[in-house]
Amino acid sequence: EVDKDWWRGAVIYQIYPRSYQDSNGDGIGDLKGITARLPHVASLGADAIWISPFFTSPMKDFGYDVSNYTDVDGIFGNLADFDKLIAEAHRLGIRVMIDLVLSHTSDQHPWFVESRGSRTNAKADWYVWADSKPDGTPPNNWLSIFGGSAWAWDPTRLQYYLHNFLTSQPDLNLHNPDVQEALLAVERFWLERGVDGFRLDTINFYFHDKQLRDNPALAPERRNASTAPTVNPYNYQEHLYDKNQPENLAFLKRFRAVMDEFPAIAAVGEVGDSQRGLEIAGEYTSGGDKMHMCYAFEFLAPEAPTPERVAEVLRDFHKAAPEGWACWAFSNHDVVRHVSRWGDGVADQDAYAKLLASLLLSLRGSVCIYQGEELALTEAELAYEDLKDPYGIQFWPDFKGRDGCRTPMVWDSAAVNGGFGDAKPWLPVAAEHLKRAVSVQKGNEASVMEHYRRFLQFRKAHPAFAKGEIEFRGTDGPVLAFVRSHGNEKLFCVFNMSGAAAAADLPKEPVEALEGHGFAAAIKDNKVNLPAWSAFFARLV
Ligand code: TEU
Ligand code: CA
Repeated sequence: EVDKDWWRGAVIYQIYPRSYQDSNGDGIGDLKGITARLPHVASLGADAIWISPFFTSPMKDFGYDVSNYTDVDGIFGNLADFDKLIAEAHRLGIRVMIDLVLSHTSDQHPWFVESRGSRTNAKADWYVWADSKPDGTPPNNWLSIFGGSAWAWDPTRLQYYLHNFLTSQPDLNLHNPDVQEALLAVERFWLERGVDGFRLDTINFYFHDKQLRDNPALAPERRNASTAPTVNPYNYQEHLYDKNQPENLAFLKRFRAVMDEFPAIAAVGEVGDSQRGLEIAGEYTSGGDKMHMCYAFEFLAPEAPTPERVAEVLRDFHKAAPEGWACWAFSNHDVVRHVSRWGDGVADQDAYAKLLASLLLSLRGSVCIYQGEELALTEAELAYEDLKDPYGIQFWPDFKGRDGCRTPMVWDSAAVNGGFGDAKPWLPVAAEHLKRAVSVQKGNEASVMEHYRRFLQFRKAHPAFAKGEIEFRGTDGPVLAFVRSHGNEKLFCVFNMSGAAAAADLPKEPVEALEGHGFAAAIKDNKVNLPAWSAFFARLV
C-alpha cells in the first residue's frame, strides 16, 4: 500500500553534498560519500533526505547555478552514482528529495548562452531581457539579494537581463510557455529516475511583473529587525513586482499535476520572502493542487524565538492557510547555525540544543534538520582568506556569509579531517567541532545526537506529533505550552525556553506523564517543575 501522505509531518534531513563525505580524496563531498553515510541518517530516524543541488554547475553559488539540469556535476559523481544512492536510500527506508533551482540558471547554461547571443534567436525570450532607460541606467529599481541592481548589462544584446541573485544566475522568464515546458521536462526526468520529491528553490521568484514596475520603498512600520540587515538595501524595498506574482499559482499547479502522475511524490517550496512569507507559504500549500509544504524564513531569523513568537508564527500561518502545511527549520545551508545564532550567550549549549530539537519536532508541520544540527554544531569561524561564499565575500565583515554553516561534517574525532576525507577539505573542518563528532556522541545517552534519535522515536510513537492539530495553552514568561491532538490522542507539551528552572501549570484535564523523550521534569501538586531548557509531555486523559 502506497502512503501518499508520507510528507505530512515527515522529518527531512538536509544534506549539503560538498560537505557531507568525500569518497575520492579531492576534498569535496560527493554522491558516493552520501550513499556511504546513509546508515547514519537511517539510525537517526529521518523519513527523507533533501540533497542540495548536485547538478552540472560552474559552482559560482555552489550548485545553485545550474548549467545542466539533467546530469550530475563531475565533482559529485555521475548519474549511475545517483541511481545507487536512491537504491540504497530506499533499501534503508529513506525517501530522496532533490533540490531544483528553477527560477534561474547559470550564465553557462546553453539556454542562456543562446539567449544572450542575439535578440532574435529561438531562446531570445527565455530570460528576462529589457532595454535600458534613456540615460543608460537599468530598466527599474529592482535589487539583487546578493547586492546591487538586479539588472546586468549584456554588451552583445545591448540590453539588461534580470538576476535576483548573482549576475551569473540569470532569471528564467516563466511567462514564456516554452520555458515552462522545459522545466516540467526536468521535473519528469527526475521523477522517472525514481526521486520521491523536490525541494524547490525560491519558488516565489518564478515570475516577475511583465510591466517591470518599480518596487515601492518599504514603509518604516513594516520593517522589523530580522528584515533589516544594514548592509543590504534589499530589505528596505517592498517586493511587489520582482517576485510573488499571481501567474505563479497556475505554474505550481502544472508542476503538481506532473508529480501527481507518480504514486507518492511530495514537494517542499522555499518561499524567499521576509515580508509576506507565511502568507505566501499558506497560499502555495492550500487547495491540495500546488505545493505539499512550504517554508518561509520566520525561524531562520537572527532573533531567538520566544514562546510568544513561536505561537504567533504558527497562528499566523494557520490564519493565512487553515488547510496549508508548513515545513519548519531552525537551520540550513544559508543561515548561521542556530546554536550560535540564538544561543551565543547560553551556558549549557547542549541542553539548549536538545530543548530546541524537541520544540522543532513538536510543532505542527513537517521538519527539516540540517546536517550537523544533530551534533549541535556551532557556526564555524572562518578567516576572510578561507571564504568561498560570494555573498560573504561581498558583504564582509558586516556579514560573514554562509561558509560558517557549510564546513565539513565531523564523523570521527580521531580521524584526519574529522573523517570527512583524507584530502584538504574545500572549507576547513572547525577544530571545535571535533569534540562533537558522531564518534564521540554515538552511544552516549546524554549527547545531543542521541537526544535527536530518541526524540524522533518518541515522535513516531505518538502520531499526533506528525499529523495533529495544535492548540496553544500558554506563552507566559519563558514557558510555552500547547496541545497536539489527532484522533483520540491528545498530547500536552510544555517547554521551558530559559536557562533557569521554571514551573508551569498543568492543564485542567487529568494528565498521564509520558516517558521516552529524555527530559526529567517532575509533577508536583498542580504544577510541573521544569529544569533549565527542558520539556514535559503528557497524555490528556
Ligand atoms: O536561497 C534563497 C534566499 O532567499 C537566500 O538567498 C537567502 O536570503 C540568502 O541565502 C541569505 O541567507 C536559495 C538557496 O537556499 C541559496 O543557497 C541560494 O544561494 C539562492 O536560493 C539562490 O539560488
Ligand atoms: Ca569527492
